[in-house]
Amino acid sequence: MGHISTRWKSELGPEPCRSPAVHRMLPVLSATIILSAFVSCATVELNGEQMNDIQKKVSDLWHRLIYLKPVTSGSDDHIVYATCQVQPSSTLEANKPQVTGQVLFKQLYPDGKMEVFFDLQGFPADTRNATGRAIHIHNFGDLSNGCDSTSSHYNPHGVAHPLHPGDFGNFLVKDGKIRKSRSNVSASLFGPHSVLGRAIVVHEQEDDLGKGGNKGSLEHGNAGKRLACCVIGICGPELWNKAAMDNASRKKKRRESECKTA
Ligand SMILES: [Cu+2]
Ligand SMILES: [Zn+2]
Repeated sequence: MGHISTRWKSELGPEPCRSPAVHRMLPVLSATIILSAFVSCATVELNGEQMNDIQKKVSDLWHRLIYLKPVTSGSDDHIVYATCQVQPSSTLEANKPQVTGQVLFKQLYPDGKMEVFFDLQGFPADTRNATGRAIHIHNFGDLSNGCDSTSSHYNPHGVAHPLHPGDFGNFLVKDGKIRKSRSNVSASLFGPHSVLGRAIVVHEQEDDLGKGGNKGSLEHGNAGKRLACCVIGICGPELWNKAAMDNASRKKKRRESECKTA
């Protein structure tokens, strides 16, 4: 046995071990089985409220089992945050808009919808003839060849554009900036289809939303050149909370200046 172990270490590297996910799942699975057994044995003793409470706990445990939550060190264990630091594509021509900024994500665990906040700058300030700009989640977090190496749209369910989970649609530029929130998206930070580690891509043109009548329209919305991109990574709550505070104070200032001019 000792010989096998030595051989394993010298020739095959460290011995295999159970992944952290398996370690997390085992107690959850055991607790679920115990709770289920308890419910079936003690039904006559419980009132409706107690039954509902136990059902909710069992359901939550199963969700934890199925939609594994990324481990974070944040104080609020029920929320996951992520960030994406947008930079111009390294393959972009110098005469194109150099877009920078931040895309922030927040999602309540385990069933919450993902909220996304876009704060981008560097677009042409003159928007008299400008259309919206498309933003998507692309398949790979690979920026080795600028935004061109992020591959096509992230499409875990094999559907047509614009039904991909990271099809955020079009964004209007104001004063060279995009500052917008989205909460009606089907993308998630949890589970096997998590978008963590994938790329956000900002395009030069408008997304035709699948109505272009050609193949490209159903693949990528014919949104044109990839101006800027970034890789989505997990983070703490600070960036989101700061953006929310900045947003609130901007709105307050805008209201005050509107009141003054009215
Ligand atoms: Cu795209
Ligand atoms: Zn798409």
